[in-house]
Amino acid sequence: MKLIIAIINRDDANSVTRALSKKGFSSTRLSTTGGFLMAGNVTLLIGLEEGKVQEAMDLIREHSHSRKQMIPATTDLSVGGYPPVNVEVTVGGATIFVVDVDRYEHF
Ligand code: 2BA
Repeated sequence: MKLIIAIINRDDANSVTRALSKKGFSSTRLSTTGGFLMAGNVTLLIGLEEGKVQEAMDLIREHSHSRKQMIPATTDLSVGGYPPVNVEVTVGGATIFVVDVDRYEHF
């Protein structure tokens, strides 16, 4: 048994969970916050058999899109009366971890 931990953009979360559910995958959705942008994202926990991992990853990939986002650069760059500089960051898609599950019980 495997556990997929998928961090996805909040805007893609409904589409991803719907697609997973349609194909029979169970998932739990957690509201999370990225440590860099401090913006909300969604983390999905998906428990599944090893042979189904690729299918689930393909579904997540199909429904997750990367986005470019402007964020203010550090205040160091805005000293001396110059306005703060914005930098462009590309936020994935999805960040996915697949881990082994030692034991699974469902009551
Ligand atoms: P955040 O940590 O808010 O990061 C958002 C985006 O900011 C990242 O997109 C990346 O493009 C950029 N970024 C992150 N850390 C950076 C840094 N130290 N310097 C410059 N740019 C940086 P993604 O890589 O697509 O990540 C999206 C979200 O996925 C992350 O949100 C975080 O919540 C999660 N994530 C990504 N990699 C992770 C990892 N190795 N472990 C745990 N969570 C991760």
